Amino acid sequence: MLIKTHRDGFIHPVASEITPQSVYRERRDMLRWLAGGGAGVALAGWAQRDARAQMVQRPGKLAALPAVRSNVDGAATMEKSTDYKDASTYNNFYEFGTDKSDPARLAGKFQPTPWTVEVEGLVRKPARYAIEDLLKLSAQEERIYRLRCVEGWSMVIPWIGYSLSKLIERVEPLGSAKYVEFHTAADPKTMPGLSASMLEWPYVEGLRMDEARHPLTLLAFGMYGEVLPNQNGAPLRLMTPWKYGFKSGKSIVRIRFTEKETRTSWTRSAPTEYGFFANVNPNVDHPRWSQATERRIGEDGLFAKRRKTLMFNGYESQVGQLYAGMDLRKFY
Ligand SMILES: Nc1nc2c(c(=O)[nH]1)N[C@H]1C(S)=C(S)[C@@H](COP(=O)(O)O)O[C@H]1N2
Ligand SMILES: [Mo]
Repeated sequence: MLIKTHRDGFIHPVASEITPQSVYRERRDMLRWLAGGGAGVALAGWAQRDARAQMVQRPGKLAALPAVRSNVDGAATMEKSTDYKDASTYNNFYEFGTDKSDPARLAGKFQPTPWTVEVEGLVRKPARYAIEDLLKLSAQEERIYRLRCVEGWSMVIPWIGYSLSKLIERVEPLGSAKYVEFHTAADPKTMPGLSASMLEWPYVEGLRMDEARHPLTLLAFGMYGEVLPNQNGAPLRLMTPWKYGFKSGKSIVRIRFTEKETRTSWTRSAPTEYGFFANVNPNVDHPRWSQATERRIGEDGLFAKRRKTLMFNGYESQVGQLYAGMDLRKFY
């Protein structure tokens, strides 16, 4: 299949391998979820939590990517994962077109292998990594994160990868490195959307160093037990769950450490609409619409109602302190 190092079968730790700490955390997540009104299975007890976590089914379309369950704080949620079909057919990946269905339809020619990632700029050990080596750099973990798009919809996706901080430690950033840039692929032969000039290509995003080093910041190689489909950013993409989806660049080819704040594709094309930080914030409206609520993809039935968007997309207890003292209306 795509990458030869992948074995078949999706490994979850058995109950006896779960540490007391992660048991505590899951229990706490469960309590939060109950407090939030998730009543139905309440009486089934928290052992049910385990069963639910394992209900994520491998779609069986791409190579399996084995992973252990993450014990990073915030890496689990009681919310039901979005169906793979929705997560892989309702996408934003403008290099393949602006319609949500374009990436799944038009990303078939894109080649996620062979692939190399340049890590450069203000680091002691710049390096060029083959994707196979990056995959092995740290243990692959499963993390179920909410994704909130700035357009007002959200999903819950079981990602696979490891903290970007693992890679950052390897390359030893210099003291002068304050930001990290992510440059993504721009291949006119396989990406039909590049002919539209709505954004400057390649798509560039960036994080402040402390954000990039935060344990929740995930370098993602897979989802739903398998390597990423092209339309979701194969062979690797970023995932910062407390920020609007556009911060999480897909199909990354270059990671650069800089002193200056990144001039990102979105801040260049629409500086009054998209800020550098782009933290999910129900209290700060987009200039053209409210950010107070969201529609969960897959919940389109008669009784589906919009959900309230949470501060930092629900990750406030993990990341809030990164922004202590900052005016979040000014730094949106
Ligand atoms: N290279 C690239 N990365 C990108 C985008 C894009 O157009 N190009 N869209 C972003 C936006 S707006 C969102 S909401 C997420 C969507 O990720 P998903 O399709 O895997 O759900 O990817 C982000 N990463
Ligand atoms: Mo988005």
